[in-house]
Amino acid sequence: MKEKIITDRRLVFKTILAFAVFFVAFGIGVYAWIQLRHEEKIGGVQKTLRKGLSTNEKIFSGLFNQQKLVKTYPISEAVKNVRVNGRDGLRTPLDSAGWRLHVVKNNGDTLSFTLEDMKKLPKTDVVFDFKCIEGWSQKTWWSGVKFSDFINHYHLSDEVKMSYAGLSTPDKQYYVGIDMPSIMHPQTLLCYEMNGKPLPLDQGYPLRLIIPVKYGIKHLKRIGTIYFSNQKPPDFWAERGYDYYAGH
Ligand SMILES: Nc1nc2c(c(=O)[nH]1)N[C@H]1C(S)=C(S)[C@@H](COP(=O)(O)O)O[C@H]1N2
Ligand SMILES: [Mo]
Repeated sequence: MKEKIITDRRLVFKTILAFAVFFVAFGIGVYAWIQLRHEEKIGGVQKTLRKGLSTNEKIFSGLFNQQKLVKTYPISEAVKNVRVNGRDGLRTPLDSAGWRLHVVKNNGDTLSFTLEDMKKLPKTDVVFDFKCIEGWSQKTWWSGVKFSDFINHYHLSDEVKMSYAGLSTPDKQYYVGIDMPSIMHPQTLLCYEMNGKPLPLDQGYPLRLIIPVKYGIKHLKRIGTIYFSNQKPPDFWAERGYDYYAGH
């Protein structure tokens, strides 16, 4: 009998304690949420969350090994119907004849290249698993000029001593910033062919970036201009709250 009373009391105590713990935890959650909502945003995302992304970036860029290749596949495994995703910077009608790749040098000079200029350089293929941050991926086949071959051929060694490359579409509606080790990675291409044929318009004709070490958001279609900087170039999706580094 006596024992049962103690058990009941303990039960009541434990119940109250459980509720108390629940309400305190709930309160902390609500408080954190309110704080976060009022926090100023950096690049489309609350300061605290951006700090988390920046920490990830430091860890992953520190671990990045430029010699380590992304897994590749035989051409036979590449899909025939390649998904089209993202048309920012492609809505302005393309002036095919007038199109040039513009490369801004550190001294302010701008070099211009035609598609034919690009095709004169050695051609490289890559078949890899293209990953979009939205959660889909597909094995796709791309060909073009290795970014590092292009840099070496045109003696842009001073430019690639900078920390970042910035790329944008001719109409400047889509733009990305990429850390130099990733854009100089041996699998990064200035790409002009998909599945052995010229790039379709909505896949970035005449020239797009293919950068297997990054998520899809960085594979800018229809490159207009490339420049170099020690500051992070503006980046379309980073401004909308996504990870700037976007490596995987
Ligand atoms: N100019 C431009 N390039 C872009 C985008 C875009 O909206 N505009 N979207 C990006 C995103 S989010 C992805 S997943 C890939 C998709 O490439 P695809 O259309 O060839 O599949 O392109 C990237 N490059
Ligand atoms: Mo994407």
